[in-house]
Amino acid sequence: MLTLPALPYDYPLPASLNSLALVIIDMQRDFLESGGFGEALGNDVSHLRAIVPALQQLLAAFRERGLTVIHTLECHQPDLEDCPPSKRDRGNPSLKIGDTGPMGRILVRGEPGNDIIPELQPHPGEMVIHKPGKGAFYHTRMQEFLQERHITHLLFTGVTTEVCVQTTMREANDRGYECLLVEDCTASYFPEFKQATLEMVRAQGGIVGWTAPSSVILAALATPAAAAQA
Ligand code: C5J
Repeated sequence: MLTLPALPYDYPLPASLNSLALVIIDMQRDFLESGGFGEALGNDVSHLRAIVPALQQLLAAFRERGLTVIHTLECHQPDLEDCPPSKRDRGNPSLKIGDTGPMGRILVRGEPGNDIIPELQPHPGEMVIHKPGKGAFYHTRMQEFLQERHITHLLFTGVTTEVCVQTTMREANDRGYECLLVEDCTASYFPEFKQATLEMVRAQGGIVGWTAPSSVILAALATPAAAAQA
């Protein structure tokens, strides 16, 4: 069995790498660029871009081997029917969800600002999950997709670590998936929250899952054993 050096202990990869998926959460202009949802909530969006090169490298490795990639986008329907007031009004933002900003309507599906950043655009055939909530299982086909593909192991990346990434990872763990958070491929507006999330995930014997840097995943995928498993 192939394993990854991880915390709190080695992460066992599945017997077939076809049961492994890379999950890229919400790498959208709305969170990473000026004028989007993240900035409207008062955040300094500059913290998030640092993970892009590492994430591009990991994504390229998955694509080269034909492994499953899942992209998620946080978004709402244009009529905001799926956006409760408890979400729209939260934080007293300068621009609310659905308001028109410099990149179109904030957090609305199909608007320029809601798109995934150019560097990480999905390829044809990759799964794209549009989600109205923080977790990728809520009001989506995520569970059905994973079951149809016999996916059992999930590597989590994206933003923000303690909000949409952590929510999805915790729920995936409850649903029985073996979850690993990729340390240098996830970011928060608050670096201390990212650090705390990494520690929470792997505390208590890995109560939610494992953490590891992308370098160990790239190294494992480059081995002949991984080629034989794919
Ligand atoms: C937030 C997210 N932070 N993708 N969404 O509202 O983490």
